Amino acid sequence: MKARIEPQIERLAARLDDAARHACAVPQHTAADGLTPDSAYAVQRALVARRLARGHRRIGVKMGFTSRAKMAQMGLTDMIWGRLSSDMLIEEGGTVRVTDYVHPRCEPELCFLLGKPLAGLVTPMEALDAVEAIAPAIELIDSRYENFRFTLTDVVADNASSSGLVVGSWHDPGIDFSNLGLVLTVNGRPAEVGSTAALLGHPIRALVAAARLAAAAGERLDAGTLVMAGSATSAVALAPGMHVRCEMQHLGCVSFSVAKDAS
Ligand code: OOG
Ligand code: MG
Repeated sequence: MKARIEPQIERLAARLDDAARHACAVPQHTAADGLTPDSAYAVQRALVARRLARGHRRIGVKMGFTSRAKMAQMGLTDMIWGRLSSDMLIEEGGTVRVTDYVHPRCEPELCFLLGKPLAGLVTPMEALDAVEAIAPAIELIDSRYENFRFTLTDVVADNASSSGLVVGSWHDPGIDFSNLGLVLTVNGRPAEVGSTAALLGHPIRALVAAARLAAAAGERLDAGTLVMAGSATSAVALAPGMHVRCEMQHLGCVSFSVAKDAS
């Protein structure tokens, strides 16, 4: 049985990995692909293993659909997680090119840096105790599926649409970050406005969920891991020439630009 399933997992992982590398969309999976939630995570793991085999490092995990705004935008209601690798890091203030992606979007997020490992079922207090620092961040997402449309298993297999992250400066997690106002501006104009409270009522719950979901996949979150808590607002499509900035109450700003020249 296993011998029959694994080549299929590898085939789907290679297809999504190639789609990301060549910035070329692929159709959604069909019933014939037979993806279950477990096999979708197996595809994701195989997809990320290909990146690691190319010499990139595992740097953390991301949560998806931790806010109503994101669930409503994408029409899905289950929380998901994905794996982050070093090639996804975008320098703060750096520049990206739309042509490196299929149809990239960006969204404001809170990023955790763990100072201690977290494994399995933990309380919010235990999760908070493991946090070394928090930072304002922007996630770049890019579905490898045509028209940015997918089912839950599709998006899990596609590593939760993760493409990049820009992380701002680190702050003491001792401040109350349960309800920090945030604004995502594009060329100086507010595009999305929200609060960290949109993340499951308190963003620490996204970290609790990340530890639980990682443990379900047999993994623990080690010290040094980055955890992106999920977007508090809808995502915004990138276009050439954009300057995107996220300002978070008490935590300052993080920004990046999109090259003017689309080529
Ligand atoms: C899926 C990823 C969701 C978030 O922050 O909720 C996500 C997508 O929207 O393509 O990153
Ligand atoms: Mg996100």
